[in-house]
Amino acid sequence: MIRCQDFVEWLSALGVDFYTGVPDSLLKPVCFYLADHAGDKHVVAANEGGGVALACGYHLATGKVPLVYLQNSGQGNTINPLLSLADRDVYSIPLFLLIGWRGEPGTKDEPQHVKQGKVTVSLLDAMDIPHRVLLPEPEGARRCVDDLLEIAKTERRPVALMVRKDTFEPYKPSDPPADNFQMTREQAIETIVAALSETDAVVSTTGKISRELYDYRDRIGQGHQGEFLTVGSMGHASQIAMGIALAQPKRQVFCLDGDGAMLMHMGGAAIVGAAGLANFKHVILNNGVHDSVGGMATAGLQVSFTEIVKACGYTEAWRVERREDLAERVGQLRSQRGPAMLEVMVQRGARADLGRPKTSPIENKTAFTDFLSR
Ligand SMILES: Cc1ncc(C[n+]2csc(CCOP(=O)(O)OP(=O)(O)O)c2C)c(N)n1
Repeated sequence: MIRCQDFVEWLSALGVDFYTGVPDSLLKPVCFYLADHAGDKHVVAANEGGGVALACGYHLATGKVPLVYLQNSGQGNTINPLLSLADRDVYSIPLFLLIGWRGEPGTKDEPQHVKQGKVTVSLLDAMDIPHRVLLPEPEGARRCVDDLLEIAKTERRPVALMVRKDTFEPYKPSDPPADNFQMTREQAIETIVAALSETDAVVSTTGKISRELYDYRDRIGQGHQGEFLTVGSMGHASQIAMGIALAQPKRQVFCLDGDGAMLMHMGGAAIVGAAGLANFKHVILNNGVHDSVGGMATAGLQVSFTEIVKACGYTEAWRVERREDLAERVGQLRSQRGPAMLEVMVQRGARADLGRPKTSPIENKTAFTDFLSR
């Protein structure tokens, strides 16, 4: 296994001193190490494409090779700026991509990672991006880093280092500042779901929000037909919900979003606001972190989602912190002419024994479309 400190020191000896990206569970030790040690030379980006652009800007100003880290789920977000900005046929900008390889062929992973895991390397090949897999022992790993950085510098192009599961040694992050929110995300989800009508549709975002929604409905013996679990496609749940709300104006459609996911494609709020759909109801469960991949900070506690969406044309937006106020607020959200939003402040973390959906995405979709057709 590789120690994060060694890895970052190798990079730094070769002139890499800026790091950005979107966190990933396989890269968790590196993400936390950078958060603790790289100061303002480490920025958690809104999405992976934004990370590439941010890194390009840093290169333009310094001539240095920046590092962009991502889970391979975010590879799609990087394709546009890699091909139309950093590519040798355009501005020829050297970048060091560090990619967590979920769904690697031959390993077992969640359904949303299988196809992406299969095509990650061929996408890099198609984009003409030189790549290596990070070897798990220090000497080989260092060679991978040296070789790739040499290519990036001399040929002035993006290169990619793929990271398999358990390549980095665990790293214990310094204690995060206490957030002091009273509710757990799971309690919030339970209260919200309990206040909905059985004809309401729920579209939930990627990660533990969907898992907790599924788990709760399982526990109380409710079916899952009214929920669409957006297991991949982080940041797109609100637009899925909007598509449904537009097609079925008599049905209340709720989007259960995360702060990281909301920030990832926040432009969607402008489209929701401009469309003015009365039946669109947005809930943001804000814990200020990317909890589902380990708890790396987002900008979620530094922005006002309620002000943002109101400025985008939502009719109303509330922020709630106390569990005893939540049910009433959800009732208000239901009766409010939309698009409307409720921001619920929640603690970080989740139950250690939280399950995963037992149904496949296709089964989920079939039950949901049957529900919508009724
Ligand atoms: C495009 C993309 N980038 C990264 C990921 C990895 N990922 C899955 S869930 C998640 C964190 C989501 O954070 P948030 O929306 O704030 O919800 P929380 O987990 O905190 O409840 C990340 C980064 C992904 N699935 N897709």
